[in-house]
Amino acid sequence: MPELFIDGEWQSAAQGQTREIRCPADGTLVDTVDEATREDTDRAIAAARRAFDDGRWSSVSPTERGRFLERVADLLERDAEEIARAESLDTGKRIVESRYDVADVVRAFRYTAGLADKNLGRIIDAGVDGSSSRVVYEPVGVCGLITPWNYPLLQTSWKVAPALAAGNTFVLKPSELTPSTAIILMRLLTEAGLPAGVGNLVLGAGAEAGAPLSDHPDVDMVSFTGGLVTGRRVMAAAAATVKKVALELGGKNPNIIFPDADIDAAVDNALTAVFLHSGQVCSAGARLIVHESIHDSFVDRVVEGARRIRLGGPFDPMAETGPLISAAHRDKVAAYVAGALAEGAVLRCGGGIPTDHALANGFFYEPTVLDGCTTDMTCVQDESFGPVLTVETFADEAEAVRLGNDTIYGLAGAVWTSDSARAHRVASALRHGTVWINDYHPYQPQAEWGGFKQSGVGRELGVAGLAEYVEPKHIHESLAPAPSGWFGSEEASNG
Ligand code: TXE
Repeated sequence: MPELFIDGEWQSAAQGQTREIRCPADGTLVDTVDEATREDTDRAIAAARRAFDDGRWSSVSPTERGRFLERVADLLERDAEEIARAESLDTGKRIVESRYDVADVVRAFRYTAGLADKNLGRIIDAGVDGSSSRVVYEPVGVCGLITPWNYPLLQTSWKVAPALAAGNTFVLKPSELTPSTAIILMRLLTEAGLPAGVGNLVLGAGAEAGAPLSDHPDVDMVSFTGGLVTGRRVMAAAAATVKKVALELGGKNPNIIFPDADIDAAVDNALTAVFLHSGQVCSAGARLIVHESIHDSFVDRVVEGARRIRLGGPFDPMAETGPLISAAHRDKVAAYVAGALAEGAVLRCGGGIPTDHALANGFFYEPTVLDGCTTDMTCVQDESFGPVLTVETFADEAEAVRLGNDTIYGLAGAVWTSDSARAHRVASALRHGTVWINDYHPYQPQAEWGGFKQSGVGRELGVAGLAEYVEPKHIHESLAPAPSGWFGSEEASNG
C-alpha cells in the first residue's frame, strides 16, 4: 500500500522513489516506504489549503472536534501494542519504553480533547457606550508539522492534537528515519472520521519533502521539533512569508546536585537523566553539576552505575537501553567524545562502541562519563544527543546557578537538595522551560513544555500548547453607528 496520505487518499510518490527503513538495533529491514519530493509536499499543501478554505473542519463545532480526538485516543489504545512494536522497530528503543510512549500519546490526545471546547472567546467591556467588542480564537490555517526520530509519535501527537482541536488542517512530515507510527496515526485519524484533506502525510528527507512546509506561501504556520541548526533554517525560511513559527530545538540540560540531597536518589536519577533512550532525549540531563565536596564519591557511583547498564535490542528482556538512531548519529557522538578528550575531559567510562558480538549489527554506543569539564569546553556547550555525561563542579549556590544558565539552550534542568528554600530559589533562577526539584524527566500534558533562549519558540502541551494553533481576532461592533466627524468638519481642531 502506498504511504503518502494526501487529500484523503493513500498515494505513491510522484517520482516513484522509495526509502528503506531499518531497525537501528540490528539493521533488519522494517519497511520500504514512499519517498516524497517537493511536488508531493506541494500537492499535500494544496489539499490542506482547500480543506481549510472551504471550512470542512473549522466549521465542525469545538465540542465535536474534542469528541473526535477522544475517538482517536480510543483507537490508539485499541492498537497500542501494534503501535509500540512499530515505534520500537523504527527507533530501536525497548518495547517497554515504546509502551510508555504510546500511553503518553493517548494522554496527550485525551487532554487536548478536553481543551477543545474550552478555547473560549471573551467579551470586552471597552467602557464605550453603544458598542460591543469580543475576541474570538480562530484556527491559524494550514499547519506544517515537522517531527524528529527520538519520540516519533509522541512529538507528533503534541502537534496534531492541538492543530485539530483548534480547527486547522495540516501536512505532517515525520523524520525520514521513523515514519511507521505516523502512517498508523493517519489510518486511525481516518477511521475516527477526519474529513479528506484535513490531515495529510508526506514522508521523506527534510530538505526535499520537509522544506516546503517552511517556505510555501500557502502554509500559515510551521511547528518543528528537531535540531538547532535545522530549526534556524526552518525559521529563516518561514521569515519570507512571515509564518507563525513554533520550535522545540533540544537542550543542554544541567542536573545540579547539592551535598544535602538524597544521594541515593540523586545518583540513580543522574543515570536515568542522561542514559534513558541512550541520551536521545531533548531534555536529557547531560550536564552533571555536582558540589565539589561530594564530587569524588558521587561521580564514582555514577560511573559504577553507567558501567552496569545493559545494552540490547527492543525485544531483549535484559536490555536497559538501546542503540543510537543511525550510523551517522553514532559517528557524530564518537566525534563529540573524541573532541571532549582533546579538550581535556577525563574519560571515566565508556567512550567506545561495545565489543559484544550480539550488538555488532546495531548502532550501539557505550554509556560514557567525562569528568573534569568546564563551561568553556565544546562538550559542555554542544548537544551530543547520545549517552554522554559531562561532569562539572561548583562551590556555592551562586556558582551552581551561573553554570546551569551558562548555555545557549534553556529547555530543562534539575536541582537536588533537601533545603526547600534553596530548591525553589535555584528553580526560579534557572532560565529553562522545565525545572525539576529532586526528580528528573516527569512531565504532564497539563504543563507547558518548551524552551527559553535557543531551545525554541513557543510551547507544546498545556493551554499554551493549544494557543500556538489559534489566531485571536477582535470583533468590534457599533450598536449606534454615527459619523466619526474626524474629517470634513467645519473647523479642524488642533487643540
Ligand atoms: O535532526 P533534524 P537530525 C538534535 C540532536 C541531533 C541533531 C541533528 O542534537 O544530533 O538535532 O539531528 C526535518 N526543512 N535533535 O539531523 O535535521 C527532518 O527530516 C524542513 C534534537 O536528525 O533537525 C526531520 O523530520 N525540515 C531533537 C526533522 O527535521 C527539515 C530531536 C528533524 O531533523 C529540514 C532530534 C529542512 N531544511 C534531533 N531538514 C529534539 N528537539 O528533541 C531536516 N528536516
